[in-house]
Amino acid sequence: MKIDNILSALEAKHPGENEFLQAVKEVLVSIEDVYNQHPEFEKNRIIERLVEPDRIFTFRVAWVDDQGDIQVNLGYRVQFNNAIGPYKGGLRFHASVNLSSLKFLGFEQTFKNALTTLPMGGGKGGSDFSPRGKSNAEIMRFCQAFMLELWRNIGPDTDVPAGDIGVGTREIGYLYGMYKKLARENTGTFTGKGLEYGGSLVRPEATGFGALYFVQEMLNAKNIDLKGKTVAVSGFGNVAWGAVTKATELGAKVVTISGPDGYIYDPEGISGDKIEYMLELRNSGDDIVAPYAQKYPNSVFHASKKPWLEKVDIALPCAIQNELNLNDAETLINNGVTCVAEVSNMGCTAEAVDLFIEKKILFAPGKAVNAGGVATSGLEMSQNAMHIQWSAEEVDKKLHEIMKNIHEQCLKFGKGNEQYINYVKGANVAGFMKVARAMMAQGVI
Ligand code: 2IT
Repeated sequence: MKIDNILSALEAKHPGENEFLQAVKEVLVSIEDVYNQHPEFEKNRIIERLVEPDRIFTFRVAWVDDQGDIQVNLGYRVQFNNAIGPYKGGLRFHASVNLSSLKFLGFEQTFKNALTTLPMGGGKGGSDFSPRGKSNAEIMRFCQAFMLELWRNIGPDTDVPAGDIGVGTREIGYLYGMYKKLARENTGTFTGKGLEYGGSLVRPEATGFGALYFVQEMLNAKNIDLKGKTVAVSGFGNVAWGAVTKATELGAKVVTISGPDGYIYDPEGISGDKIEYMLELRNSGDDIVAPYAQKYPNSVFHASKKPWLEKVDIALPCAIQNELNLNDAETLINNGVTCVAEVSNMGCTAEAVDLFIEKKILFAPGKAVNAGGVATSGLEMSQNAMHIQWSAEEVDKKLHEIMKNIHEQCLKFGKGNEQYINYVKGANVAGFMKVARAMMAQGVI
């Protein structure tokens, strides 16, 4: 495999898709050795086939806002790869959404889903619609208009969307409601549903809980105790909320959260009713964290800054791709950080990741750390197919086992001759091998 040739061909075909190219490059660099040990992969053009999505749907979403004006957004669904199961992955509603970001997310999702041990392929979708400041009625009308177009292309055994940034239980409710009306069936098709209509217990918490189970495994492998450690979290949405909840429960002290407006430093730790308050902040629809400092005066709001300036033991980016750059990585390392785990997808820039690995910082990539979210979606699919509901304990136990298994897979492929565990390599090789073998078995399609 000639990585540079593959990347330049891809760039020529898809100019300007920087996030997608970044995600592909990271995987190619990780798998190069293994790939070259398998000439059958090269012969079957596995990589050339893997870097092009199976198909992409792009559509116009026209809807009427509360003023009676017509709004036009773009909608997408990238069905990336279904070698190991139906396309599975979230929908993101955010102003930054474009084809590059959804292709990178769908590509990552393919390997992440392979790591979960469950039979799910990779997909991703969404819209450049920004929920910020929109009324409930506007959100509903947008979701309905989005679904009028997408419903034909999804189904319980073909493509199962879920939430992501800007798409939570409320949006899934509106999307699924319209889907059911059009498709005239009640077979799941979405995950992240409300508990009353087929949702799974623990799904809302799953990404953050799973991430902390994974971090615990990383620390255990180095005989480090999570108890008493200080943690910087970015973001304040569903994923950050789950991470803060579990980190606190396990005895760590979370001292930051952040929003597009800046970050909060709370030296007393974000615990108890402060965690509940995060939900209130999110539900306000304003997309800001500044009010936290008014409510809890011992905390400080730093406008337009990121939490990586604080001296902490553990950093957990939980917001969006490339939110932690080289400067941030240098600051964290200079301040003595022990562990950095991406909870957001591709939360760190390529340069930041390279530095963490060069400096032998305990670092793990999003596709391993945050896989608990989609894994629990897989468990929701199983419950829907069996027409039953598992208890919270049962789901949490399965989630915990899955995260331990993902950690094992990372160790298997990420442990070189030295003591340092390269989780980026481990996750990419483990995920890739499963997808590649499934593709080989199913011929040229
Ligand atoms: O990035 C992700 O893994 C998600 N947004 C969750 C996807 C899912 O299908 O639960």
